[in-house]
Amino acid sequence: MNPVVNLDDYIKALPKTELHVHIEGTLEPELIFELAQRNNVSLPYASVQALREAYAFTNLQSFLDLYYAGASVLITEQDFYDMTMAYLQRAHADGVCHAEIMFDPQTHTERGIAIETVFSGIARAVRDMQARTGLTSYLLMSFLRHLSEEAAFETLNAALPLREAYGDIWVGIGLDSSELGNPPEKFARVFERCRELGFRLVAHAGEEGPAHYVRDALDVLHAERIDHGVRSADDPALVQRLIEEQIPLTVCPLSNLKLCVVDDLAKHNLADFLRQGVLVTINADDPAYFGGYVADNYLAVAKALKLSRNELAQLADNSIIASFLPIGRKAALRARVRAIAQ
Ligand code: ES4
Ligand code: ZN
Repeated sequence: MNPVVNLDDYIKALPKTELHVHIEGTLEPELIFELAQRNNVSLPYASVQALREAYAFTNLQSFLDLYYAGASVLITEQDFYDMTMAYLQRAHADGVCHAEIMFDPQTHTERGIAIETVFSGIARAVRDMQARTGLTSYLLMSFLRHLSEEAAFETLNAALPLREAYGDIWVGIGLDSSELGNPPEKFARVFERCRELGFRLVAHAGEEGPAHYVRDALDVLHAERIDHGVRSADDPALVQRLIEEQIPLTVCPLSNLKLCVVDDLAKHNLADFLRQGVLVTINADDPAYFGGYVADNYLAVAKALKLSRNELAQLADNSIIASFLPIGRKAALRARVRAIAQ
């Protein structure tokens, strides 16, 4: 691609996957207000602006409290559809060719929403978007780690009858929410069951929690990909293992900044990881809350860490390698990255 093209256009032109995005974290304040009105839900904020101003976080938990409150406006199948479609359109504009989307059924079933409603609305948007644009998505049903393993089993059992209808896109299982005090071992049995069932496995680890949570996500849960994983840097032997085994990390730079996991993007260890050969990828996490979608995340780290265009292409390539796409589609997308990077 012509080198005079600006950096933002270059980033958007790179074919990318997005592997770490929580669909409930894509709910923009405007849509929260619209859905609240549509569903007669009252919000403790006077305006969209007042809600946005509340997005000043000190750690993961301070964010999660607002994230779960925001999700309380989601009631109908159409609400889940509208949220998902808004995200997919935005991802498409950023040059995302494939998304692997986490969703948290427990956030909704605990409020009395049927799990079918959640699956149906999200999946219908995924299918419509694929038919319209070719942007594909997979779904990663995620367990909330602040709840019990028994609750995770109940969620799995409630979802399994839906596998027939949604198994083509529901390919995997994730683990999210409050990390500290909720180690991977807590979910060893339910992850084992999911593995037997043939699901692909991912888990958040090493966001706020220690490096040994990353080890345990790999060894106890058999996670194939680590969400965040930035605290792996505290354990050089673990970093060597990530490199040798090419275990992907789905890093979310603006999330790390907003949740005070790093105090300055210029100090983010993503560039060190990349240059050492760790299979790092860039993702948005909860873009409505953290101030940017995936291309914004690429652009912010490109500037803060002075990444070269080749390094940005490497990150896009990593995102394809680290996805759960079949090898033929990976090869086609990687060829498009190479064509743009030259
Ligand atoms: C999350 Cl940033 C983050 N960490 C853990 N769990 C989450 N759920 C939604 N966003
Ligand atoms: Zn996350």
